[in-house]
Amino acid sequence: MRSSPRSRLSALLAGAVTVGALLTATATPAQAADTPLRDLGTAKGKVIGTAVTGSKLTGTYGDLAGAQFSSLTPGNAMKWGSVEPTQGTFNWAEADQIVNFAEAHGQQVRGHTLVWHSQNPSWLTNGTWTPAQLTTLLQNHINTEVGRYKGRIAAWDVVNEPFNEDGTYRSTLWYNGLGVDYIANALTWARAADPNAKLYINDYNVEGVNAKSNALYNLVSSLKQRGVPIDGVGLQAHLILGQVPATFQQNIQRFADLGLDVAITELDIRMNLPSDATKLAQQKADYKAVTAACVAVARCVNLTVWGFTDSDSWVESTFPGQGAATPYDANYQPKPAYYGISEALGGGTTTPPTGACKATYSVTSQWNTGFTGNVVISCSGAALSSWRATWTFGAGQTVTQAWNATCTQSGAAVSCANATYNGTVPDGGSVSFGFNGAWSGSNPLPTVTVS
Ligand code: G2I
Repeated sequence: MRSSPRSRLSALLAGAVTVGALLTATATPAQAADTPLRDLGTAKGKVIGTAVTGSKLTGTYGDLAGAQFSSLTPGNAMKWGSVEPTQGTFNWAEADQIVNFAEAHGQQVRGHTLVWHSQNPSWLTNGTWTPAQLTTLLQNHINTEVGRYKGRIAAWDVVNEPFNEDGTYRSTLWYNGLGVDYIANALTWARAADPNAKLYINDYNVEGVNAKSNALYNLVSSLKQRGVPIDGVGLQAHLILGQVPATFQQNIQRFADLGLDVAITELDIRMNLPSDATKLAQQKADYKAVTAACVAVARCVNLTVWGFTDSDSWVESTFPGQGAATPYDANYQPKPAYYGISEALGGGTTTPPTGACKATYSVTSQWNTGFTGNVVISCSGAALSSWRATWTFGAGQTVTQAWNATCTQSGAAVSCANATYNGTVPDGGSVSFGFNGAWSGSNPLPTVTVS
């Protein structure tokens, strides 16, 4: 049935009311009151970034990505396998989306990555190529991708992960086919394709002074001496809880002293699951130490987390039993780690009031007779092993169906208990449940009590 103009208008008005209510009801300390990380970073001369997935850049994920960060790195969208899955057939959709989003939000983009041994298209890795063919393929790839985004990318991770742990060169398609000069050539081609982009070599386990970072140091020293274009080194910083290298700042400083910029490009700090208050406090200290090391060195120009929410991290699928590696939990609530970054950037100690678990009720969508509600239960300075959320509806609303909780209603009183699998809310963590409801007339937001 087609709706009348009048009912469409009332649906629109209801929508407007819902949006207003949602903003009020779901404002969390980090979203509403605290100074965003990007602004704290600006005051310290640091760009604060996150890796993102293009398809997720709407709703709360998009709001936080836009509000908190001044740089975006496509987590996968600019890799060769993503942009040229079939030889000569290009797919720029997700990369374009991320670059457009960044420009609309006044953000930089870090291009990631042009020359890597992983996530290459199978036509490339399965092919048999002469050195001359391989050279042409790589040069064309760099020209095409860097050229497409010329003027829109602040920095490129031109070469990714060229070293083994002992500092020898990793055996890859590029090294085996072209020798070590693939690195200098890639940098030179990237410079030609976009003279204004900063050009980086990026690797992991090079955060402290060790054999691998020594090899990176020797490489970039010699590239600079030879006049090969190189502007910076990326220290990925995929770290383990409690294991921030003691020589992190010293290592950043020695690269800076070569006249190079340094970026912390892929920071995350993983722990054995489940998380608890002790681990989350350690993680806060670790995030703070990494951020402080960057703040202490003027040429540490960018600090980027590899996904800002635990629901968008590579860690759990790669390291079974480990996770919770990012600054926001899976329900987009800032964790102690968030405040570790914030405090090291000069933000106040803005951790929400301690010793409490609270519930945040929001209406996520509403139509003529129904609505969908969401309740987030979050704890700070306290924890729960089981929970019950209760509220009283003010205008005759009813819960018709709930998920991730068992809800009962008696008159206006609603009581929702945890499911078997989500009773635990750690200190610094949160869980959520949802429901569909019925309403008429008005749908005011109730106050929810957690016990
Ligand atoms: O592995 C962590 C990072 C290490 N440094 C270089 C980064 O580029 C790398 O990022 C990760 C992405 O975060 C993952 O999302 O690179 C992984 C691949 O090495 C990415 O994982 C892949 C999965 O393996 C694929 O199965 C999946 O289709 O992500 C793809 C897209 O979701």
